[in-house]
Amino acid sequence: TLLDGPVDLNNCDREPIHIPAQIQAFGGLMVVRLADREIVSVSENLDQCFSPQRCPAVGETCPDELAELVSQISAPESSDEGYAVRDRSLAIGELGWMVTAHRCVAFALLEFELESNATNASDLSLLERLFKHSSTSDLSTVYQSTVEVIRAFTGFDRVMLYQFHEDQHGSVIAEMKREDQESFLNLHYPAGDIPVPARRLYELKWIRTVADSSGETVPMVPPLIAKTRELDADEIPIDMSYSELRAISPIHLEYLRNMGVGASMSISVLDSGRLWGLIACHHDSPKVVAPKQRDACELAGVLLSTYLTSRRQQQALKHRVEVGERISEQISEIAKQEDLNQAMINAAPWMMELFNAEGLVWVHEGDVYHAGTTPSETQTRTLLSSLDQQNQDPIVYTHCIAKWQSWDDSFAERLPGMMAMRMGQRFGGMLILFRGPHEEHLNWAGDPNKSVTDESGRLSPRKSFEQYRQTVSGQSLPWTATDRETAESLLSAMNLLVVEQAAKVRRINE
Ligand code: BLA
Repeated sequence: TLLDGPVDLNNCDREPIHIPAQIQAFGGLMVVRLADREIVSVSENLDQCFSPQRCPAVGETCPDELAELVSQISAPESSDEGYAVRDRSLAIGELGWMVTAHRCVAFALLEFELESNATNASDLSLLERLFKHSSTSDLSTVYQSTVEVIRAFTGFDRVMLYQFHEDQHGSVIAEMKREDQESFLNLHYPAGDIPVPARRLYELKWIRTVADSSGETVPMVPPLIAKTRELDADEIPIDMSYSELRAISPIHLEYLRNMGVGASMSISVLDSGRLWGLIACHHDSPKVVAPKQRDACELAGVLLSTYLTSRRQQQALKHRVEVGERISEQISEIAKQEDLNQAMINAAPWMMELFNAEGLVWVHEGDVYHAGTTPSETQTRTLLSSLDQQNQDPIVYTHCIAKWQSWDDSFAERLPGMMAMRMGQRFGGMLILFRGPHEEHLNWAGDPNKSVTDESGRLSPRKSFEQYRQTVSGQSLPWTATDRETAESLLSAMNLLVVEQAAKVRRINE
C-alpha cells in the first residue's frame, strides 16, 4: 500500500464523458433498438447522410440497406463489448458512405462518414517499418520510429509519445513535428490534464479523434432512449464509449484551443490492460482522419502495446530470477547463524544495496536494531506506533513521508523514503528500509500548481503552457513496482526462515 495524503478528485474526475448526447459534425449517428429494429435516436444532421426526403426518422424501422449490418452485430457471437463491424461501403442516396456499426447492450449504433474523407490508406507497409528492427534496437529507437511512422501515415503536424508516470502525471518521451514548431519533448503535464474517466475510457476504446477543436457539435434527438417500446420503459442516455463520433468534452476542447491546436487524435498504448501512454497527434487546423487510417493507427498502437508488454515481462522475469537467487543465497546464510537478530544486522548491507536504501531498522519481539542512516530511537518508536495503526498490509511504502504524517522535520528531510515489510503476525518481525532525499528537476508545460477555477468553481484548463521549471525536494526516489516485487520475495523468504527457526528452537527445547 502506498502511504499518501488524501486524494483530491476534482470536477473533471467526475465528468461522464461517455454520454455527451452529442456527436462531432464529421458524420452522422443513428441508434437502432436491436429487439425490434426501431430507430430510437438520430443525430440532428442525419439528413446530410441520407437525402432529406428519404431520411429515416425516429420511430421508423431501420432502412433495408442497413438491415444486414444490424443483424450482423445482433448475432450472439458479436456480443463482446465494443465489437464493431467496420467500414462497409454503402451507397445511400447519391453518396457513398462508410458505416461503422457497433453494439451497445440492447442497441446498435450506426455511424456514417463520407467515403470521400477516406484517402488512400491502404499503405500498411508503413506499419511493417515500425517493428523491423525492434528486436535489436533500444526502446527509445522504437518510440521514435512509432511517432515518425504515425506522422508520415496521417500527416499530422505533430506526433508525440506521451507516457504516464506512477502518479499519473505524464511526459512527452518522443516527438516528430514540423520544423518551425517549438518542441514539447521532455515536458511534463499534470495528471489532471487527462482526468480519471478519460483514462478509464481510453483503456476500453483505443483511439479517439477531435476533428475540430472549435467546431459545433450536433445533438442527438432524443437524447434519451428506451430499451423497449413500452410507455413506461426506463429511458437511459446513449452510451458512446465505443463511438467514433462521440463529442469531446468541452473542457478538453478549451484546453486544445488554449494550446493552439485545431485537431487532435490519440491512440492508447496499454501495458497488460492498463493505460501506459498515448500516441498524441496535433494539427494546427481542423483535420478529419479517415476510418481506415484510424484503424491502421489503432493497429500501430496495439503493436506497440504488445511489444512493450512482452519486453517488460522479459525484463521482469530476468530480474525476478536474479533477485530470487540472491535472496535465497543470503537467507540461507542467515539461517546458518544462531542469533537471528545479529544475522539480520549482518545482512543489512546487502539488503540496503538490494533496495538502494541508506538505512535499515529491524524490529523483532519488541527489540529494535538499527543499521546505516536511520531515525533516532524516539522517532523510530513514533514511526512504529503509526505503522501499527495502519492497515495490516504486509508492505507499506512512501517516497515522501511528510505527505503521510507530520514528522520531526529533520527526519522527513533526511530520510523521506520508507518501506516497511511486516512479517507473519505470530513472529511480529518488521523490516523497515529508508531512502535519503533525491532532488528532481521537472520541466512542466505551464505551472501545474495553478489550477484555474472560474466563478462557478469549475476547474478549467490552463491558459498558459509557458515552461515552468520545478525542483522537487523532500522526497526520495520512488519505490517502483520492481522494488515492491523484490520486497515481496524477501518477505516471503524471511517468513519461511522464521518459521524454520522457530521449529528448530522447538526441537531443541523438546
Ligand atoms: C482528454 N487530455 C485529453 C486527451 C489528451 C489530453 C491527449 C485525449 C483526447 C485527445 O486525443 O485530444 C492531454 N494532450 C494532452 C497532453 C498533451 C497533449 C497532456 O497533447 C501533451 C503534449 N484537461 C485539463 C483540465 C481538465 C481536462 C484541467 O487540463 C478538467 C478540468 C479535461 N482532458 C480533459 C477531459 C478529457 C481530456 C475531460 C477527455 C476528452 C474526451 O475524450 O471527451
